[in-house]
Amino acid sequence: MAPRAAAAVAVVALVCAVQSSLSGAAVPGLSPGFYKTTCPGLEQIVNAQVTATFNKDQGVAPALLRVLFHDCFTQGCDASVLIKGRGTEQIPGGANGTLRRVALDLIDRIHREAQAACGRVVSCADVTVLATRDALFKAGGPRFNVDLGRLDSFAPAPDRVKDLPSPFDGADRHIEAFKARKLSADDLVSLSGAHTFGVAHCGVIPPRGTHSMDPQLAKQLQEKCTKPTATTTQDLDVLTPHVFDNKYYVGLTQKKGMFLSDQSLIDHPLTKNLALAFSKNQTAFFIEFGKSMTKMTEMGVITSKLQGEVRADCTVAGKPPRIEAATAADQGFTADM
Ligand code: HEM
Ligand SMILES: *[C@@H]1O[C@H](CO)[C@@H](O)[C@H](O)[C@H]1NC(C)=O
Ligand SMILES: CC(=O)N[C@H]1CO[C@H](CO)[C@@H](O)[C@@H]1O
Repeated sequence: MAPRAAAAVAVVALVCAVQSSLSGAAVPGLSPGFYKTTCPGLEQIVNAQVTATFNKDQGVAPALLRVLFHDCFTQGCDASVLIKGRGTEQIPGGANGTLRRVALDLIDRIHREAQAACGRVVSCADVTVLATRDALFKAGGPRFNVDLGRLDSFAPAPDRVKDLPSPFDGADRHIEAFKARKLSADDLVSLSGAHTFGVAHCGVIPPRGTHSMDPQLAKQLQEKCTKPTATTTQDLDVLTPHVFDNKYYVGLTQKKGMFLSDQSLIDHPLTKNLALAFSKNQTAFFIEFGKSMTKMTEMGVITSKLQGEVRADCTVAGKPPRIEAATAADQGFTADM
């Protein structure tokens, strides 16, 4: 192996080791003031754009939060979900089919404005996190800590990591899926609180009887979703549909969880105590949700230029540097990040 290639491998190995050892602590390469000198106006640009969009459509808040979740949960928060075209994560009829344009377009708009102001220095991955943080706060939620410096991926997530959690599975399965990403059962409980606002489409509303749903709500859903069209939607939190609060958990105590994945949190021995505590204490929920969000947004982030870039267009991925790409393929790291 050429010395240069060996050096590249060493760097890659180091980056991988660092990435896999994150457990709540800040990630090396990320910092709150990452753009302080390169793009000092960034946070203001984000906030102004988010505010303008939110004032027209408050649904942008849940829409952004879901985009961020899909991005982070597949192969890490690297804007891979934003790439358009064949073989991408945005599969019509797949989970992305229902990612809302209002959020994807807002991310694009913020990124373009930041690029016009500062040059090609701000990543789409960071824009996604910042926009979500601000929108969540506008919707009544907590402001979670954000470190910056993520790079954007060179490619969409490969097929095998696309498996997002299914609404038809219970807490058992999801505890495992989260554990595989170094997220605990507690993180599952707090992050699921994201379903305290936003909507689901009739196509994913479980057939009656999947779980022992409140009979009146079940009846309403049955009527609403008899002829599910692509556009018929249902609020995820029937108590306070548009506000980010702890009413999602109150709903669970009344068997009003929309999915089995939601309702089972109040029954499973590893999740029920926390879900119940959150139903009684919004402050506790906000604190834990904020911590879990910080953790989720630091999952599998790319900070090495060998593995990522700052995209010029959030919807189009570039190509990895040539020498490093060959080395990477030899070592198989692209297959297992
Ligand atoms: C634990 C397993 C989870 C499952 C099974 C799940 C499943 C789903 C499904 C099926 C929808 C409806 C999509 C549609 O039909 O439009 C949805 C919506 C949503 N999910 Fe989840 N989700 C999970 C966890 C999360 C997490 C961790 C977050 C964020 C931290 C999140 C945020 C959202 C939001 C905000 C919406 C509403 C989106 C909108 O209004 O556009 N979900 N989820
Ligand atoms: C709610 O949770 C917060 C944060 O954990 C705690 O300080 C507070 O005492 C709790 N309030 C009640 C009424 O239990
Ligand atoms: C809402 C959304 O972004 N849908 C996209 C899903 O992916 C297909 C294929 O890339 C796009 O055509 C859709 O616009």
